[in-house]
Amino acid sequence: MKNQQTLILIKPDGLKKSLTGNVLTRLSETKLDIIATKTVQVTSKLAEEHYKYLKDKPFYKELIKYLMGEFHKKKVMALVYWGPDAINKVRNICGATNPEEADSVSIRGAYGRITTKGVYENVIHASTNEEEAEREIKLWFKPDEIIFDVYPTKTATVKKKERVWA
Ligand code: IDP
Ligand code: MG
Repeated sequence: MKNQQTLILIKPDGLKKSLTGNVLTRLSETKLDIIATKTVQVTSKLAEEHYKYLKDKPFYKELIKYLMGEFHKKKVMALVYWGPDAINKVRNICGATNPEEADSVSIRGAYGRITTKGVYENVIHASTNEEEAEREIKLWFKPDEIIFDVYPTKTATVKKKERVWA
């Protein structure tokens, strides 16, 4: 089976409900390798870019607020998993998008809910195909944050202001 990389996000409801350990334990059933991880405060720019293909949906605005942590905690844990058939293996354990329809033994089925406002609080994001995984991993991670090069890299001079320790 082909080795693939896939982006996982533990969304703010998962962090607020202290589900990180449970989610990672479930994902460890896949026997895939974790090759990157970080905890991120999601800006509106990042959230909008991540979900740009849903821009025209009626739930888009609430979805952006949800990913930014406006309803829970302002943080998301981002991870890259790598190994044979990684994308489908992870998606299968995540379960269906709608947490009420997801298999009850899946992560979303076990821990997700739909709020009275109609927001799908489904705990986890996972890439659906190789193109999406590439776009998303490049959006969330820099090459040096991943333990090996999952895509080709180049060296560029990037001049920008950066916050440093005082
Ligand atoms: P996926 O996360 O299973 O790949 P997508 O269709 O890519 O599903 O949708 C991205 C996210 O948008 C979902 O995980 C969920 O948080 C939210 N979402 C999708 N469809 C709906 C909906 O009908 N109502 C509310 N939120 C939705
Ligand atoms: Mg999707």
